Amino acid sequence: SSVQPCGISDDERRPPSSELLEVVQRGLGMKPKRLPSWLFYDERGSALFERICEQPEYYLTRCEIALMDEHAADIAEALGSEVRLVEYGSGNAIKTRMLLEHLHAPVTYVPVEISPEPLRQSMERLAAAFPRLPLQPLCADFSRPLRLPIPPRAPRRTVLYFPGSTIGNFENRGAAALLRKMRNEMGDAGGILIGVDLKKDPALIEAAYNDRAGVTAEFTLNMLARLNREIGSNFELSAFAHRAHYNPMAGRIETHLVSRREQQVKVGRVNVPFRIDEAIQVEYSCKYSLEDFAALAARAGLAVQRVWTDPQRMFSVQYLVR
Ligand code: AVI
Repeated sequence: SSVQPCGISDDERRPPSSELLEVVQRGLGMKPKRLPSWLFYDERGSALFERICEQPEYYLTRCEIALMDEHAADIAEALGSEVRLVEYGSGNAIKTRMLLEHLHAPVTYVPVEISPEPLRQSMERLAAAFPRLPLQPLCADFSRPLRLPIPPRAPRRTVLYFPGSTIGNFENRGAAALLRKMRNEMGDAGGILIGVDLKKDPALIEAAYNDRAGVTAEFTLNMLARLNREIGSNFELSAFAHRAHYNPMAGRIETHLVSRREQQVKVGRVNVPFRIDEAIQVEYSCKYSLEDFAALAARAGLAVQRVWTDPQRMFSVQYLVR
């Protein structure tokens, strides 16, 4: 296998800490206050997210794995042979392996991941499991335009794999823009294999984001610990609470950090005031009906060619083409 070094160019990196301070000050100056959800994923946040995926209430991962277990051969058939598989993110070792095990003569696997260390680790594991598969890791922010490495030989098509329903963390406009960007990257003959969480009983959805063990709450609050460490803010973690509610009109979980009391937080030179119960909006997790998602895909110039679901129709994996 050919593992390439992780070359990050400046325009592909998350902002350095001075810019991070600006991002946070800007977000906390908005009304209502908001912070971007990518701030969750420092080292501890990524580890906590992996633990979320193991919680009994967090059905998404379990259902997507069950679905892959049942349909991986059929999915591989739909993608065809001699594919260049580009994965948005690299933390999905189990699902990726299930897919790679069934793909016919894949030309190369390109995981796109912003954090160098998780990328390196997943490359090591994959190289051991698929010693003959060329690996071309790309250390970059997948939400920005990508310069994909030149494949070792010409693939029949490029398939962008985006599992986990991470598309749900983008608002409608952002999701359509991201799909449009992916449409450019996959080229005329390409496709997008994407995990999409489905609408269902709101109680089940809310439980997934309010697990009894409190791992999701820890994950949400870790954003503040990260900011304290990286930009020197003085958020008191015990003075904020995790809140995740399903908004049925918008079809999404809305996650907030709620101030437990009136307080002031120092963020750089700025003192940010909080009223009691004032919330910072930190994440949306959008849920789709099959019709909703087909309409979103259409906005990006894409058609849904195939849909696979788990037996309870909780989660879907969809194949989009031009
Ligand atoms: C990564 N993403 C799909 C997760 C979700 O379900 O929205 C992130 C997450 N946030 C809280 N729990 C899980």
